[in-house]
Amino acid sequence: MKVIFATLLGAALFAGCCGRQTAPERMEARYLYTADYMADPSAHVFDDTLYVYASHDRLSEVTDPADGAHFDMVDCHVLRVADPQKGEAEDLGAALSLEQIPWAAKQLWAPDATRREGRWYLYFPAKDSTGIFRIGVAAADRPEGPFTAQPEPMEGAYSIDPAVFEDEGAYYLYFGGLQGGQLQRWRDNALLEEDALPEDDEPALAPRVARLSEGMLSLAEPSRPVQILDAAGRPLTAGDAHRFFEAAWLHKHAGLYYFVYSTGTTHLICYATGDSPYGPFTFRGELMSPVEGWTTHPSTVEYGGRWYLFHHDSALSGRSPLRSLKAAEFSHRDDGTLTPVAGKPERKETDH
Ligand code: FUB
Repeated sequence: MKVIFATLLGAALFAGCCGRQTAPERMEARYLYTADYMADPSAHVFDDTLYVYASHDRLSEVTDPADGAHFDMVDCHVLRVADPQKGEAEDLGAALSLEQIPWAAKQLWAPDATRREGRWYLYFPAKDSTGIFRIGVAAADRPEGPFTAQPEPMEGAYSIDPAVFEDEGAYYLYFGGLQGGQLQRWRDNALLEEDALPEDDEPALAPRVARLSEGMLSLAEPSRPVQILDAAGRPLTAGDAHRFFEAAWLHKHAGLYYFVYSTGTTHLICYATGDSPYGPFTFRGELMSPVEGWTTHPSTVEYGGRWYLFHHDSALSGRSPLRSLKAAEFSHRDDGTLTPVAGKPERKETDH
């Protein structure tokens, strides 16, 4: 009896004094790189090195927030993250500049990148000379570039926030964003004369997904809507605070596909799960509460055995178009839900 008691006591004392070794503390959100303003992080691990592809915010003479015109970026950057736990990241410079994209006129927004057979591909949105957001692709021999853009935007891809996801050798491109991102200008892959938004009680506009061709420079099929359903199997409505707005992202964990996205006007990062990269996805919850600044934009990645949510906020500048990169840790629960990350609980509507 004494032996059993002593063993239990010893185990309890060990867990008490050495608890961090058995159950490591989760890292809260911390800044990654504060020497410059960057946003919209897309995180990827290539050969055990963690890279982030990001929008490069700048002070522009364009200050009008209508249609997001004040997000007037002219290049996007690559960072190498030595240790997200310590917020150690190095800016590797511009991956691509607006002037290097033959078809693009302005607003080089949120990029994403992937690797296939020793080549890296950067997907990015920009407005063409007619003011319509298109998605372009650029290729490089190294993760940090320099990337060379294709002469024309990708046929059949439009709006903003491209995100590429690899699954069992196939690559999928997700895209779309409301309001300034112009998703409401498209129906069934055709450009409309004017915006067409659903009523609040109608199904919300859906992001799009298409498989990429083997060459990675074009879509292999017409894009289709990514359905986000409630627990009863009905599409989330346009008036739902959890409906998709922009910044699609996909990851896979324990055989389940997680579609992560921003709700824009309600400033949340939410997630939905499904059994296929095409969806449908069932809404599961909020991954992050609102941060300071209007926009919020996620990516997720596993690195060093831990899962991270990369995002941005505007707390350091106090201005929405000047954002700073952050990372926070989260984990997957056994029931498929994610542990939530705290944004800025006291966020005010005046945080623009
Ligand atoms: O950075 C410009 C836009 O702001 C992005 O495309 C959106 O996702 C939002 O973060």
